[in-house]
Amino acid sequence: MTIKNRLNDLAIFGGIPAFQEQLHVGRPNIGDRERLLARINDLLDRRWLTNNGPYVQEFEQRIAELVGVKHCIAICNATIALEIAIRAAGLTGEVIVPSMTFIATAHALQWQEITPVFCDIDPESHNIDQCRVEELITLRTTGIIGVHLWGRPCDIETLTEIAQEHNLKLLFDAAHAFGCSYKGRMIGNFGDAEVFSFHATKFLNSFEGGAVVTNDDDIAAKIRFMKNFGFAGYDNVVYIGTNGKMSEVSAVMGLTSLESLDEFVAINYRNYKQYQHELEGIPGVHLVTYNETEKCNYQYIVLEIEETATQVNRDQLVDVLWAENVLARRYFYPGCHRMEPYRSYFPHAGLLLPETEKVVKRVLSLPTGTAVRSDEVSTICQIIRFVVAHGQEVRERLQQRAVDQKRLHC
Ligand code: T4K
Repeated sequence: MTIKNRLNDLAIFGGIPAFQEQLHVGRPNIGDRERLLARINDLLDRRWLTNNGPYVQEFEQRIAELVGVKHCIAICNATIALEIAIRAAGLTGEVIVPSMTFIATAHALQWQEITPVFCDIDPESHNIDQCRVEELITLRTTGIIGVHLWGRPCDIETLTEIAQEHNLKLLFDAAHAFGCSYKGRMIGNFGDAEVFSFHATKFLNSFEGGAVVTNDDDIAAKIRFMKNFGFAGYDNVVYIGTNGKMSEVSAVMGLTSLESLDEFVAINYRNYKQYQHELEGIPGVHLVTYNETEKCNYQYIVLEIEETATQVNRDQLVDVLWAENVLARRYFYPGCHRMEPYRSYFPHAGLLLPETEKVVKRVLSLPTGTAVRSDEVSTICQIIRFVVAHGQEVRERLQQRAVDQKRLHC
């Protein structure tokens, strides 16, 4: 790892990259390899690979216990889990969602020809602004989907009150929030149902995977049918269904990861505190913080870049970091409303989403998790500190570089 003393030391200006190998946001956490391989051998010996196998059932039971929820239905990924939960909850017409989320939240609705109505976010929490929900309710509205972004819970209490008052269904996209709590109760217990993601990049992974968790017996029963083509037994289909089944190999990865959960949290927390400490005092660089009195997975290290103070903007900082082999990500730029098909359907949606429009231009996610060492965190922080300390010069040189590159291509 090379230290930056002069502007020319930055890789973007011709210096040697700080890291020889790329550092990713979302490098998977991997539990005990031996146990994983033993379980894979076992499932191969049993020749039971999918279709509600014993490992899937055990995984569901373990998740339900951990969350303290009545039902957990494992699904092949969170996008399909959202689609199934939406259908099982009976959503139609219009559903209110934030735009600052992964595109899957909106697509899970639109895929079923339900219109996502984008609600602005609270600039502090980055979550759906509960105060802006009611004004979006129309005769066609059937539900609200809150997203616990970065694992930080929405204002669940207020959203629950609004849903009850207007007779709306309330779902949560809890893709980021496995292992997190709200007012002392685990995420997974709220609304009509919540959806976790166990994708490779998530805190707990099952390669690909997800789950719907709910305390509602009817919804749970429907979801069990729906994820298995609607089958209620051999030769008997009772609902329209799809194939949302989790495979045994995913379940064993999930189960094995569950056994290392405390270690994953401890490492994420250590990285978070180190970033907090080593980024402290850099003007215009604000780390998104977690409420440490609640349970939290600390899976996302998110910065907000205030350009007036840093001189370089978020995108310029991302370019500098990529050149150093730090693959920072702009989650969730530019917001669902600026991606297709929503951009074409609602070309002026941005006018109603002023906070979303601001925040998506300011945020970036940095590498964390078990694959990142603390000396690497230090180097990332040093690069950011160096860039901001020379913000104006870096900006000018990047602007000049952009002009030169344009000329070269003409
Ligand atoms: N709702 C929300 C709020 C979500 O954030 C997501 C998913 C969903 C719903 C849907 O959940 P799933 O249907 O996926 O279960 C990634 C993930 O693919 C996606 O699951 C996740 N959110 C999203 C935030 O991030 P991309 O398009 O950024 O993936 P990609 O391929 O660029 O990978 C991200 C980084 O991780 C890269 O730097 C590479 C690294 N990586 C990735 C994989 C797969 C690894 O190092 N190893 C790996 O195995 O979406």
